[in-house]
Amino acid sequence: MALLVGVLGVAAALASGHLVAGLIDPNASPFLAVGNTFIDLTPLPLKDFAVRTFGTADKVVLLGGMAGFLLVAAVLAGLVSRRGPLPGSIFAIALGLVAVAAVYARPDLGQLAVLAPITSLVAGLLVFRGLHGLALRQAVAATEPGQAAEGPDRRKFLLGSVGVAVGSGLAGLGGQFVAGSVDVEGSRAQVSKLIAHYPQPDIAPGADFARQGTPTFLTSNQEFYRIDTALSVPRLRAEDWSLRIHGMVDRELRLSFDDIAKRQLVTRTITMTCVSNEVGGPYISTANFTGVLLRDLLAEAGIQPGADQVFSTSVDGYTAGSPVSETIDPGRNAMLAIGMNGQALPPEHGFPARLVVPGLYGYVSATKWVTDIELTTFAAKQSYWVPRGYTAKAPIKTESRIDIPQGLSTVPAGTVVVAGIAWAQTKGIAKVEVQMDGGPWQEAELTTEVGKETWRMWRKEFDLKSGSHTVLCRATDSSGYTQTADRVSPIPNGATGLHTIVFVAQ
Ligand SMILES: Nc1nc2c(c(=O)[nH]1)N[C@H]1C(S)=C(S)[C@@H](COP(=O)(O)O)O[C@H]1N2
Ligand SMILES: [Mo]
Repeated sequence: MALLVGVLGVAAALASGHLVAGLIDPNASPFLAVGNTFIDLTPLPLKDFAVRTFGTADKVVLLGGMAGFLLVAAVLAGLVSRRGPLPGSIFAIALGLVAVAAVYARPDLGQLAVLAPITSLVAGLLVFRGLHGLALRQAVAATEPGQAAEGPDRRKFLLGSVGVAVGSGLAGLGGQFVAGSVDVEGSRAQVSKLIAHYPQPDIAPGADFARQGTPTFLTSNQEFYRIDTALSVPRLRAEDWSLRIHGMVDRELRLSFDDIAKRQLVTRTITMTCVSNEVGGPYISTANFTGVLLRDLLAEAGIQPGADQVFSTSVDGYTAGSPVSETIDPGRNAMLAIGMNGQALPPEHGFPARLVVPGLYGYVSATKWVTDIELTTFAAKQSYWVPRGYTAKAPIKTESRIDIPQGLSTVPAGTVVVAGIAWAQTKGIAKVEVQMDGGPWQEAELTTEVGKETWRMWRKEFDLKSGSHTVLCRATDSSGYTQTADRVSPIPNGATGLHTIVFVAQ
């Protein structure tokens, strides 16, 4: 019974906070806010461990861990409160204050948002004390001589418990419903119609070696890698979005989605890469992005002399900073994108609008759900990952990856195709070489070049006897630079080293 009192108290707290958050801002839900704050406070080594171990499932693991912790804590709080409600009450207040602090500290939540964790605190405390009182009365009654076990007090406690459980369930669902009632899909459908008016660039048929086992040249929106710090994807309608461009500019701009949609939109094929990608890793994808060129928007605002950083902020408080020179470079297609592969951006890739800057890792450039661009200096402002150990400037490194054969796989002996991808965004790939079993470096066949801002696929055939084989690849970009064999980890500005695969021919 003590156990039930603790668990129901926590359930009531979480659910009531969730309901209030649904009305104000879904991210004010105490559970999510604490999770998000935890992510922001996570020291780099732990974050890196989480990404390495759990990949993109790291958030599910975090939420699951928090739920487990809360359950155990609630049970313990109930058990230590058997004699009196004081320990559990202290626990309820402490948890509530943690949630209040987490919501208060979130850069993306307004003042009103603290109402959600305050509701949780009050509801948790009231439910805990209420049920505790009923439980105690019935425990005392049960010890009185002549009292049946099924006395009126026991019935009251049971009714109270069921009431709280049902109420919590309804409040939680209600919160989910209110938060989900923002019609993002309807808004996306409208934007997709607009994007469909613009033709998609033709990708040369020889642009990939997908039949040999490389990725397809364009990555579908479903398969596009996803990296962000958001525990719940911001739900924003295009109608409610606006972009402010300010700071060291001649004219501050405030653009609605309509202002963007009315312009002549352009589509560019761009390969994005995450700095967290390990050698041989999966965090690289290519899409046709449709939107407006950042250099046009920034020219309208008028960049003042001395500004060297384009500092962008997402609706969820995430920030990234790109050098001004790269964003206005006429040879580079830095974009405010609203379309991806012929459709509106998917919510998890930044609907309604995001930035894409070819040649820069995503963490310093590709702000999703972007609502604010400030022209400033690198000396004046640090973006999200910089105080967390990553460098402020991070051009994408020239790298390559073997996709086939897969590591530790077995292939038929004889003719073996080795194939993969190489990338050096904004420079372009000039050459890929492959080394088999310590032999000479041999040049691979390259696919038709689509552009300098995208990846390029390669392949090389070998005649192999049965046995174990080791193969390496290395890329050279059009500046003449050959990727280094020195192994470094993704921190502070991108992994290097040669991708090496061991496989068996049989
Ligand atoms: N709002 C927001 N934008 C963000 C991030 C984020 O955490 N929040 N992560 C960045 C990083 S690290 C990368 S690699 C790219 C990934 O974009 P994608 O998820 O569309 O592939 O988004 C960038 N934009
Ligand atoms: Mo990233």
